[in-house]
Amino acid sequence: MPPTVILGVIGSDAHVVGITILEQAFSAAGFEVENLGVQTSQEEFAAAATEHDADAVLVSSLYGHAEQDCQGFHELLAREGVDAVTFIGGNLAVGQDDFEQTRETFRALGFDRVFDSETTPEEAIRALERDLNVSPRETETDRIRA
Ligand code: B12
Repeated sequence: MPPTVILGVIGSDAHVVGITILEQAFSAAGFEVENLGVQTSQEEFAAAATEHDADAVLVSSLYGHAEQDCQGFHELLAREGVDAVTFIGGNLAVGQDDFEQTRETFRALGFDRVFDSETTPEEAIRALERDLNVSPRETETDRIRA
């Protein structure tokens, strides 16, 4: 079974291009991707993670309100019994002058990794492969060779 990734844009944010690219990249890398799309609530992330027994929850936010949108998110995931790696990425703060400060803020909210808007899909994929200790691409290659 390939690892399952839940992906979505949190809150009232409607920026769709980034997660569309991430969906395609993670799928091509061998992950099972459930893309919840834009304007996804915390409850929708938690429900999808439970339904699909997710290995990872990837949250995107571009419009500058990520900190408010993510308050209490990890507490909700814990209440729902979701045991998944969590990443967040995009334009996470207004301005993003000091990304280290932004990273600290989102780490304190419970995210395992925090990415800025310069992150390539490949970087995110490698990070998740490391965190889950998997490499779906190798599995696929091995399968083809076998
Ligand atoms: C296109 C765009 C729009 C379009 C969106 C169309 C659509 N349906 O997608 C429209 C015109 C609708 C729009 C609206 C708004 N926008 Co706009 N928009 C942009 C713009 C120009 C490009 C975004 C984009 O598509 N980038 C291309 C994709 C490929 O890159 P990306 O989204 O950054 O995603 C990559 C990375 O960030 C990363 N990534 C993203 N998410 C995640 C998650 C994880 C887990 C990981 C690992 C990586 C990752 O990987 C992605 C792929 O490489 C940006 C400026 C910019 N240059 O980024 C502003 C921008 C994001 N918008 C902005 C704003 C303010 C708004 C509005 C609030 C404006 C307004 N006052 O109405 C509204 C918000 C509406 C809403 N409810 O969401 C600001 C946000 C400011 C901030 N955060 O400080 C920006 C940065 C412009 C600016 N410089 O001010 N916007």
